Amino acid sequence: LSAATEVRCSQMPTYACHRRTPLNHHNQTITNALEILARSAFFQESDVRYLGFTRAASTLKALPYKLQSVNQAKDLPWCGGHCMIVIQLLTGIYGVGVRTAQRWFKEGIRNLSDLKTMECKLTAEQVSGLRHCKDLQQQVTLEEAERVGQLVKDTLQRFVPDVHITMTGGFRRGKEVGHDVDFLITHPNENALSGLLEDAVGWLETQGLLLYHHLKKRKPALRSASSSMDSHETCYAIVALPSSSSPWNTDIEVKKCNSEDAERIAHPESPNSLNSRTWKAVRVDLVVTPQAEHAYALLGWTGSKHFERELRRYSLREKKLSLNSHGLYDLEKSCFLPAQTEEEIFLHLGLQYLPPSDRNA
Ligand code: TTP
Ligand code: MN
Ligand code: MN
Ligand code: MN
Repeated sequence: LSAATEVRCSQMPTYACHRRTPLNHHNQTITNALEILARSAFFQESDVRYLGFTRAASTLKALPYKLQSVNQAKDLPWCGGHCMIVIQLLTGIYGVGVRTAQRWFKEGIRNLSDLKTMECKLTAEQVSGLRHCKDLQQQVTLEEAERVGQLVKDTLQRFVPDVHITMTGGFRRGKEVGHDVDFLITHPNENALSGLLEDAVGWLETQGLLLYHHLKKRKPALRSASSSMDSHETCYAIVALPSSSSPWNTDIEVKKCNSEDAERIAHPESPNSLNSRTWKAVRVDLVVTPQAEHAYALLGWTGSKHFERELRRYSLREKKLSLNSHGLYDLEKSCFLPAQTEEEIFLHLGLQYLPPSDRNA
């Protein structure tokens, strides 16, 4: 092929029926890889990813020369193309999943301004997600996570002074950044825990530190042998984390903030808050468990997600034990296996103990 007749990436037709796709082509290695990714997305029932990988592979099959660099592919349809970029942008918003993003794309939504025009159609979760998306798309640092931890501790101890709080999720696995901060809350006396999240939410709200929250009540019926559903009492929140230089940080209990600070926190979108922001929106998950389930919840909420999936698959297939974040059920003996520590759970499962830092699967 001469340079003149070479199909440039930017000229590649979008529809496969508009282009020639031979059986033998120039990009076999990369299309094989993309098709493996597509198949795995298909089995995970991820339609958008399945379609994305399939389309990217198909486009590269039609390319009349061997791709020399990734950069060369960026103008190709479906290869980091428009649809995928918009869907990636939309799913980046808290409360927006792949299906919603797909539907919006079909409805003509292409950017955040488009989305703001239809704010009345959004859920409360999506409205907060959109309002704070700049902050929420930034990674949470370990230092910020620790300050969130201090805020959570100070808040909960107002109501239950000897409450137990553990940071879980990625930070417990040793990550230095995360998309949120996860906490597990417990107490030897279960009664001490009842109403605690409501109290904490109420107090944070009066301080203007809560930008969004969704409380999920505990559903004890779900603690069944087969359910993989997590039914702990949970609070999914977005907090306004005061910056480290803010007077709030040194002693939250003594409110030294002036009325301007309070105004800024209560009305994050107000214009005078733009140049001197004293807080950052951070996603926080608070999970309450009775002591008896604490070890299982700790194992379940430490992750990684893939590690949890593998652990449950292994337990069921190899040991006939059904594991979730409430307990471990022996399907053959028809009984729950109690555990006080993660080490005991690994023992039940016949596995060598892996510390959180080795669970980044
Ligand atoms: P995430 O906070 O989603 O993930 P992460 O902390 O590993 O990573 P990141 O730094 O991006 O925040 O979830 C933490 C663990 O909690 C994960 O193993 C899955 C578990 N989990 C549940 O068990 N139930 C739930 O409803 C959710 C959302 C998470
Ligand atoms: Mn997390
Ligand atoms: Mn989380
Ligand atoms: Mn529970």
